[in-house]
Amino acid sequence: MRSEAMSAAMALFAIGGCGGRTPGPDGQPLEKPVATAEMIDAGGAQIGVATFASADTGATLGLSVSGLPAGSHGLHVHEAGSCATPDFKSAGDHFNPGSKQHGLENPAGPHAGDLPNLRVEADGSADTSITLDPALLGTGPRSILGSQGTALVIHAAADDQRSDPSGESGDRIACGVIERT
Ligand SMILES: [Cu+2]
Ligand SMILES: [Zn+2]
Repeated sequence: MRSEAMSAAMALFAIGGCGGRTPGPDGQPLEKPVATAEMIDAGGAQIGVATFASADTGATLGLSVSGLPAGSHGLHVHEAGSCATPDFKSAGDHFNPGSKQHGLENPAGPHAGDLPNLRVEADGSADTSITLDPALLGTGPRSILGSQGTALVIHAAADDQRSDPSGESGDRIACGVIERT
């Protein structure tokens, strides 16, 4: 009984006390983030946070956002560390140090910054954890933490994961500059 109550209290603490960090599969918080991005909408309001973490088991992106249209949305790391409202064009193209084509399902791809579509629930929120190529958080040319800066961008439409250069994913509706913690 007592341990059950403790577990419940711990779980509540984990949800409420970690500032948007997504718990891992076993309920334990992920490793300390190496970078974060405060996600803003076209009006500049903060709608959530992204955390990039490295662990022995790999690299992970935790993303917690709200106030978005329900459905599937393209999600990418873009090549510039700038999120100028309202269109976020300042984030540039997809992060693509290997000069590949766009899309996780493109035989000539993908861009290093290509990510799976983000599924937003009916209430406009998403709280998810995505496995990343560990090289993205490393120190080599594929790192998104280089001096040039990068940004995480959410699009209006789903990414078809094939059409170069951006998967027909439409306007940019949210953006966050990725910053080392
Ligand atoms: Cu994008
Ligand atoms: Zn791409």
